[in-house]
Amino acid sequence: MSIFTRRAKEEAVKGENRLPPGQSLTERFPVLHYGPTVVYPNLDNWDLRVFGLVEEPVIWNWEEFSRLPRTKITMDIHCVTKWSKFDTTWEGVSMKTLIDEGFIKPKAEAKFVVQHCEHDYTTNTTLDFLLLDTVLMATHFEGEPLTPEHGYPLRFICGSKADRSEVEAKYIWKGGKWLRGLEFRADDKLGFWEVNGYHNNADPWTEERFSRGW
Ligand SMILES: Nc1nc2c(c(=O)[nH]1)N[C@H]1C(S)=C(S)[C@@H](COP(=O)(O)O)O[C@H]1N2
Ligand SMILES: [Mo]
Repeated sequence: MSIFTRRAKEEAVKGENRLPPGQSLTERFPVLHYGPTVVYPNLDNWDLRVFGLVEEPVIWNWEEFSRLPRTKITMDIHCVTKWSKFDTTWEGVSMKTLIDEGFIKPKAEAKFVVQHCEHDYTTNTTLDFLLLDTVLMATHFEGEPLTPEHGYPLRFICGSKADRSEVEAKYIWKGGKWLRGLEFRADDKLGFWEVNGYHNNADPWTEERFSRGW
């Protein structure tokens, strides 16, 4: 049990320049998404489809996906609904590793990626963003498989570093839960929340929460 209160912890991370403007520290892990929670009774029919501007489209089933090289990261995460969570640990598969090791071969024209999730949820970023070491396709949170509400079996998650050396940070709606597809594109294509008024760039440090008159 911690000797610090939530408020004291918040002051501490603020002092370290780790609390983005307008955010407050939470010790819980709120659940946010549009539509129902996706529950997989088993992963027999699960797959992840990599398509669009790639040299060879691939479809991995769960067993194949589980054999890909794995990465563990610790970072702070920020939600547009104004909570931040610090020193969270995630384990999964890094896009940079998959590309460096030739598991995914984007074509030269591929500059953007759309994450396709269950129930047609999508979110979009540049490919460069997904290559950062503060972005992961996560299967585990704090050493345990993701819970259904947080995206089991696979979600993207993104955050910032304790020493603030990240290249670029985004609010976590840019991390699709129940991820099923990666579409490589030459042009950007707005995802679900981006079409519905959320800011396309989503940088928590400059409070890019909403666009268009929100
Ligand atoms: N598939 C899917 N992923 C999603 C969403 C969604 O509606 N569907 N919502 C996003 C939003 S708006 C947020 S804030 C985060 C919340 O992640 P959490 O529920 O793990 O806190 O998930 C993101 N990923
Ligand atoms: Mo959100």
